Amino acid sequence: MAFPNLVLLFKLFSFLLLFRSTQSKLSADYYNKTCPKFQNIMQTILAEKQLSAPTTAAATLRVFFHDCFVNGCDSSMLIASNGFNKSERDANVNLSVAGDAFDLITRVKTALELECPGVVSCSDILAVSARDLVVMVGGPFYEVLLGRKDSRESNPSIVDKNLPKALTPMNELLSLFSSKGFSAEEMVALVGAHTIGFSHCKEFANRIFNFSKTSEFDPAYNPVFAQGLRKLCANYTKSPAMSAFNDVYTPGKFDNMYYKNLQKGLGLLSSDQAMVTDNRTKPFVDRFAANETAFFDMFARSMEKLSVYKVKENNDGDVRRRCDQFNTLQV
Ligand code: HEM
Ligand SMILES: *[C@@H]1O[C@H](CO)[C@@H](O)[C@H](O)[C@H]1NC(C)=O
Ligand SMILES: *[C@@H]1O[C@H](CO)[C@@H](O)[C@H](O)[C@H]1NC(C)=O
Ligand SMILES: *[C@@H]1O[C@H](CO)[C@@H](O)[C@H](O)[C@H]1NC(C)=O
Ligand SMILES: *[C@@H]1O[C@H](CO)[C@@H](O)[C@H](O)[C@H]1NC(C)=O
Ligand SMILES: *[C@@H]1O[C@H](CO)[C@@H](O)[C@H](O)[C@H]1NC(C)=O
Ligand SMILES: *[C@@H]1O[C@H](CO)[C@@H](O)[C@H](O)[C@H]1NC(C)=O
Ligand SMILES: CC(=O)N[C@H]1CO[C@H](CO)[C@@H](O)[C@@H]1O
Repeated sequence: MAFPNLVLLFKLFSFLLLFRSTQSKLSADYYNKTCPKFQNIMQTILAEKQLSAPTTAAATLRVFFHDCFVNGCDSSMLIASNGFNKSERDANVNLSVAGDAFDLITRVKTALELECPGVVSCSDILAVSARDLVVMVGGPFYEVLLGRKDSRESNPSIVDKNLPKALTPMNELLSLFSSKGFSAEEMVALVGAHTIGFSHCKEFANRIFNFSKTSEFDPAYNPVFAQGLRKLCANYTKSPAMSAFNDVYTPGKFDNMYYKNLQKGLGLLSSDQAMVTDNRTKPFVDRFAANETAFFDMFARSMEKLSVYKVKENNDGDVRRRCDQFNTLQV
């Protein structure tokens, strides 16, 4: 008597598993029925925001990268600290330039909640924003699948070890990216994001002041560039907001100038410079510098991969009502 029941139970169980796995696939048309105006609304708000604040594209791309690298693309980086504990956002290596990104996400979310309440996740908003903004400033289009859910936790203690820093040595950069499934070539392509945006003086101050006993600045720099940076950053300890463009020639345009700069000693950060010094990454720098199509192709493929890194689906997460708060207060 127990036997047929077991079979039935087993069948039911495998049906549920099957159901779950077919449900759980991200898809390009995830919101077509539930929020058909999703892409239109996003496009309008993104264009408005990028026009009025041109720093938005870089800020958003960086926040997206950080969100994905810290336990998957799940908007854990968008949570603000609450009265009880700190969030990833406030433990982030540097928040100072992210304001435009958080403002953008809030605006998009507000508009989408009016149109189709409780439907579109913050994680999808962030992923599509990063892609559309890259395109808006001249970069390649790539597919962003939809259906991510938003995390129910935001753990500040795991931020530091998951994010690369300007002074992280190449061995560690390679192993950090590799631990998340990205090859050296994909890492070099993703860092090409530094073709837009800027960095604060303190991120490269070690390379321009008191560099060594024999040189005030890092001799890997083009000397004229180094002198310019020394002037720009002369007061950076008193004015910590002082910043330099990551790509000195075409700072607002998404192109392959970043790699051409590296070849000329115009890479801003130590980690940038290392890409063209280290023979494990240099061949890719040289190829991307010579061929923008090769860069765009590899950047697009690597962003598609980054965009689905450890995403949460179905019941593993929520659609947050506000992107900076959990739906239920965490105590
Ligand atoms: C080798 C790995 C990387 C290191 C060490 C690194 C480090 C940094 C640092 C130190 C800054 C300056 C932050 C500031 O001063 O506020 C920065 C800016 C930036 N990073 Fe990276 N980064 C890396 C990879 C990436 C990747 C993979 C992306 C995106 C796909 C990215 C996107 C950006 C953008 C867009 C900015 C400019 C932000 C803005 O202008 O608001 N970075 N990065
Ligand atoms: C879903 O919507 C997008 C954008 O509006 C459209 O390009 C696509 O063809 C639609 N897909 C389906 C299956 O209807
Ligand atoms: C606060 O602590 C809880 C319990 O450890 C955790 O789940 C949550 O993600 C933490 N972060 C925030 C911002 O509440
Ligand atoms: C360089 O080092 C000297 C001696 O250690 C110090 O007096 C000076 O202020 C430093 N210069 C800068 C720009 O940090
Ligand atoms: C740095 O500060 C000095 C004195 O306060 C001022 O004369 C100079 O113009 C400042 N330089 C920059 C680049 O802001
Ligand atoms: C890279 O450089 C190291 C030391 O500088 C050398 O041992 C190694 O053979 C080089 N690898 C390649 C692929 O050129
Ligand atoms: C540039 O890269 C693209 C994509 O990898 C490739 O199809 C093309 O042949 C390359 N062009 C040159 C001149 O090497
Ligand atoms: C974690 C960290 O280093 N945060 C710094 C980011 O930059 C601001 C302003 O430059 C500093 O005040 C933070 O300490």
